[in-house]
Amino acid sequence: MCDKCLDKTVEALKKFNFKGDIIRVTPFGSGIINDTFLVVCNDKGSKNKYILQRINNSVFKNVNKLMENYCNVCDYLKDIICKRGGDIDRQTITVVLTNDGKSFYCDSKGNYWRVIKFIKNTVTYDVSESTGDFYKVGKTFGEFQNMLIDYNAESLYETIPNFHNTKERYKSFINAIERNKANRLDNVINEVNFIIERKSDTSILVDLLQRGKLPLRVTHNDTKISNILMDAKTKEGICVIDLDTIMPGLSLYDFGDAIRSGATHVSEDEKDLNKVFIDLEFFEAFTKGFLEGTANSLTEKEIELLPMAVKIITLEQGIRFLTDYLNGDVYYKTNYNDQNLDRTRTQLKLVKDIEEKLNEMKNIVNKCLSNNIVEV
Ligand code: GN1
Ligand code: MG
Repeated sequence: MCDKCLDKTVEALKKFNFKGDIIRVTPFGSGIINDTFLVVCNDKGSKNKYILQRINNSVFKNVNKLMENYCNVCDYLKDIICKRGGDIDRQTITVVLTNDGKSFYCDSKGNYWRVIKFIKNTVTYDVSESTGDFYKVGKTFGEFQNMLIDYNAESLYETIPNFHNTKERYKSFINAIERNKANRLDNVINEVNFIIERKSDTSILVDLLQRGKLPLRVTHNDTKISNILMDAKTKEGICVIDLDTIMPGLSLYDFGDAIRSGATHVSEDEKDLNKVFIDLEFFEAFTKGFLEGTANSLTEKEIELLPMAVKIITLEQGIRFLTDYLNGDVYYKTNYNDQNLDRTRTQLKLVKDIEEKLNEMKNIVNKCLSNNIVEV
């Protein structure tokens, strides 16, 4: 058995309604919050696959409420997809219940587990491979937002309060500097100053929301490219996954986070900063897809702020990684000592690059818009 594989006799595995006998449980995906495993079962010669997740309970404090959101949103999506003649088993997540009908299991050590069905013939990417694929990612995230446009935002529990409240993230960062808990402040003076110089950016979107200038929507809040399952053959976007942070939020953060993570060609902890930049062709492809997917539902103000939102969420992500570094790596999983610092540096390099490209990005948005209008 590999180091990180799970023993088949683990308590939680006995509690879910798997079809067949469990053959193996191997680590899966690239998430840095929950622990994710692929469970393969043998059912009279045919294989059934599942995704098992240990939900990070120090990040998600109320798993009961989180799973309530999760299941309600899945049911809602299934309903819409069904009405549109889509495939409910492929285009949205199916939760596998425990033997006593619950959506999660809390084991004797206080670990929380859930199981969903694995969707066959799909793949995920950590970085996008072509503009064509990234266009499809944009379209899928845009359509996802549109499917939830009438979902009652008030009914959603806030799984992580102030999740994309960049102003609050900045305050926690200042706090972390003051406490200097892990004694790492001396290593990161340049990074700290870079962020402090951009303090005013952290309030732009939050203030507009507060003043009613931007609409509060039901948003995904973690639109990394790896959170879309693509058809293995056609590379069509099939299903949006990782629904833990579905909450009322700003569409702009979803747009921005997808560009932050997908319009680059390297991973978040790349050490060679020369390789870290926003590829404007990828930006254009995603923007085109997102505008099509959201089908004229974005307001003028939202559209105007699309490029700026890319900068703000990237700055926020840099702030979050650096805060965790200063706190001693207590939030994100790390595999080596300075990983959160490497992650911080890629984000700040991206911020710099975006600042230089903001005008070009605005022109691209306008170009996509005028192309869209012609198509309508
Ligand atoms: C976390 O674990 P994962 O990859 O789904 C984080 C996101 C960050 C991302 C950065 C709940 O997501 O907000 O953007 O890492 N999720 C949470 O890689 O904090
Ligand atoms: Mg996530």
